[in-house]
Amino acid sequence: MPVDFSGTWNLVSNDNFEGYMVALGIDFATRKIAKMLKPQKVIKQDGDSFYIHTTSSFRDYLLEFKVGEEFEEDNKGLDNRKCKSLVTWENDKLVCVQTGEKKNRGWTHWLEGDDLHLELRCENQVCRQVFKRA
Ligand code: ECB
Repeated sequence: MPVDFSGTWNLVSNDNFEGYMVALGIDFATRKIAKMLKPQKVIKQDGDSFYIHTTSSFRDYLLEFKVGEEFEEDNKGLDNRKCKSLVTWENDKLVCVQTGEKKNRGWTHWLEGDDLHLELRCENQVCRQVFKRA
């Protein structure tokens, strides 16, 4: 059985989100609000087609993509920089490379036990988030 990320997931830990946001150039006031948030992710997966809706009391972000098909991402409400994104499978991990102005930008999702993990990368910063099923 291939891995299935579908479900509703609540953030339980968020290591170095501050460093990641600094690397993205997010201003101090926005960072202060953003690091208090406990976002929820709703993931709908149909084979290689993904809908990932990250919601919070402050801002929401919707991403839809198909594994292996590059797309334009606008990062609206995040850092608002456009990039070209490509998501691929690396074994059971979902790996996104976000090519644009920021070096080494991307993320990786994987499942570990009952937890959903997300590593967010930008320049020399790595943020590690863990989510549990709602
Ligand atoms: C949408 C909830 C977080 C809102 C934070 C608001 C302002 C901070 C600005 C920029 C910080 C950059 C990223 C925020 C972290 C998480 C949002 C989604 C990260 C992401 O790329 O998730 C992927 C993989 O699940 C799907 O887009």
